[in-house]
Parts: sequence; C-alpha cells; structure tokens
Amino acid sequence: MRKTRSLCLAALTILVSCGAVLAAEASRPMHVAQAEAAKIFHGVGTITGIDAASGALTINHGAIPGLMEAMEMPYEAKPAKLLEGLKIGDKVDFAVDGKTLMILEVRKHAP
Ligand SMILES: [Cu+2]
Repeated sequence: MRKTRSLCLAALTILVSCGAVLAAEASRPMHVAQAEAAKIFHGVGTITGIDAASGALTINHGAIPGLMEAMEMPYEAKPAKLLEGLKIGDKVDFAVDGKTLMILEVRKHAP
C-alpha cells in the first residue's frame, strides 16, 4: 500500500514538471517563434528522386547541423520551378526552411 502511494506521487511530480515546461514554451515571445520559422539551413546531397507533379525532391544528404542527421528523404520545393533542370544523380547544395522543411533553393554542383 505504501509503495503504491509513493509511485503515484512520483508520477504526479513528473506530470507537474512537464506542465511547467509546456507553460514556459507557450509564454515565449511571439517574435522568437517567428525568427525560428524563418531559419534557413543548408545541406549537401545527391538527388535520388524527382516528382515534378507534386514539386517534390528526394535527396540523400549529409548531416544538416542543427536540423537533422544524414538521411534520404523527400522535400517539397517551393516554387516547384526549382526542380527544372535537375535530374536523378545530380549533386546539389540546397537551402531548407527549418520549420516547414520546404526547399527554397537548389544549386547543382559544377560537373
Ligand atoms: Cu530528414
């Protein structure tokens, strides 16, 4: 009985501290959230897929410091016009919005 009670107390403590973190998150000033939304990251990788219809580009890329580790994943490009002139196997530099993960710029490496 006593043991059950202390477990409940432990669970309660965890809930309370999570709540405090969420509250701190919510009270951050708006301009901080906006600055994060506009943060642009740069990656280098190889195009492994192009979907012109949806404007998506799949890139096998190295680590993007501060955003994600090395991986292969699809990104939406905005505008989709960015896909013009690109083909599978191209090595590219790209700029990606850290919040939406939209590709905003793609530059093909010189051959
Ligand atoms: Cu990723």
